[in-house]
Amino acid sequence: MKVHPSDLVSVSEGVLCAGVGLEHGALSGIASLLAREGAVAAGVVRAGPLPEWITKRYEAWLCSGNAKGLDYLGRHHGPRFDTSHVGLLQKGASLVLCAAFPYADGARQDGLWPLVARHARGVDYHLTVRDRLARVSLAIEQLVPGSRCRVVVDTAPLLERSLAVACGLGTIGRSGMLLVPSVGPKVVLGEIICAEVPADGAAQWPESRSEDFPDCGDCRACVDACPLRAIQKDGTVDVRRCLSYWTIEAPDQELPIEVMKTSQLLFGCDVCTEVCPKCRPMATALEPGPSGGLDALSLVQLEDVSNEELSKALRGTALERTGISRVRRNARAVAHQLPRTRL
Ligand code: B12
Ligand code: SF4
Ligand code: SF4
Repeated sequence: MKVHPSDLVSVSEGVLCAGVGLEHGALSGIASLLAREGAVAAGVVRAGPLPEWITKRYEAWLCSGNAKGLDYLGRHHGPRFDTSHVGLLQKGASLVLCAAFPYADGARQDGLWPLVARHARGVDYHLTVRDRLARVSLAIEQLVPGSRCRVVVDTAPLLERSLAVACGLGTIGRSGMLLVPSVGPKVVLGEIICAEVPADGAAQWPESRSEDFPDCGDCRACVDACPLRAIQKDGTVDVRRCLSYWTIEAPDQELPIEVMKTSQLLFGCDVCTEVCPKCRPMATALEPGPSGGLDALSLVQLEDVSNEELSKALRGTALERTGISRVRRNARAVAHQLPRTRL
């Protein structure tokens, strides 16, 4: 589904909020609050089963072994494939609001931060986005008496990119990333699952994929730049070749040699987003904020610092979940490639 100029809603703060349903339905007025909280795009879709073409696409990806090591992606298909699913999410959900928050471009150049993927620098974005959406969800509960909301950022069994497209936030690019018009791929997503909120004005799920990568044109920059060729023809990613997987999620074992030779970061990989010509720096990007003790460390010091100190340095950052032994492992891979003078 494409976003049309008429869906673009300029709000008082001058931030663009592309999406569906935030102007006309029960949630009109919420768009400007979201923009104040730093969202660049937001919209709503009716809760309920996802169309079969999306769930089939997901299952085909999973069954082909693309998600090796990410066992959690094979669990909890109930809420993933039907957002009104009773139980794990919000009981009796009627509506899902999805919002995109841009992250800062060159933020945090101190200490080890330049070796961390941009979306993960400073305070853990899960916490930042959660706080922002929690304030919005409180406003929704006040606006719609009897409603209940639950905020979700990344960690729940939801297909967040699909929800974002259905909500009119943008399109899926060849890299698999959500591309927000005038912003590009450098956004993180968060949702508010709402119960007892009328779904008038909300988007319906599109009946088909209709077009592949509608905003990419002939560009293939991400596919060509991906160090281990993880991006597949259909725009999905083979995690077995993805540096982001190896540095964030892979178990503690040593990294494969080809990863050792290519991984530039302690956490994540920015290559497919950095090369994307759709990227635009955003004034309202999430502020990384002061956090953790990575500011004062170098790669060499990382070798000597105690587990306790490192664990303290990671606290409150997105690297905390990856943990000290994997961060040390990733540091060995990065050091493997850097000249001694840059360590
Ligand atoms: C598992 C995971 C990973 C894995 C696998 C990535 C992948 N591409 O599947 C790994 C660890 C490799 C990874 C890496 C990254 N991730 Co990640 N990841 C996730 C997670 C938890 C699940 C994704 C998933 O289900 N993948 C399976 C595939 C098949 O599903 P999918 O990518 O959602 O694709 C669906 C849509 O494309 C849809 N679709 C395709 N065309 C169309 C058309 C229409 C009209 C519609 C409606 C739908 C649709 O079909 C697919 C499903 O059937 C999500 C959070 C979430 N709960 O969704 C974050 C998430 C996708 N990751 C995110 C980020 C930021 C990243 C990294 C940039 C981090 C980094 N710098 O290292 C990289 C980018 C790599 C890449 N090119 O995708 C963001 C993406 C934001 C964005 N702009 O898209 C998310 C949404 C987290 C968040 N809350 O912000 N990630
Ligand atoms: S995150 Fe890096 S390794 Fe993964 S698909 Fe993008 S460019 Fe390739
Ligand atoms: S780099 Fe090019 S092909 Fe890849 S997502 Fe961006 S515009 Fe599309």
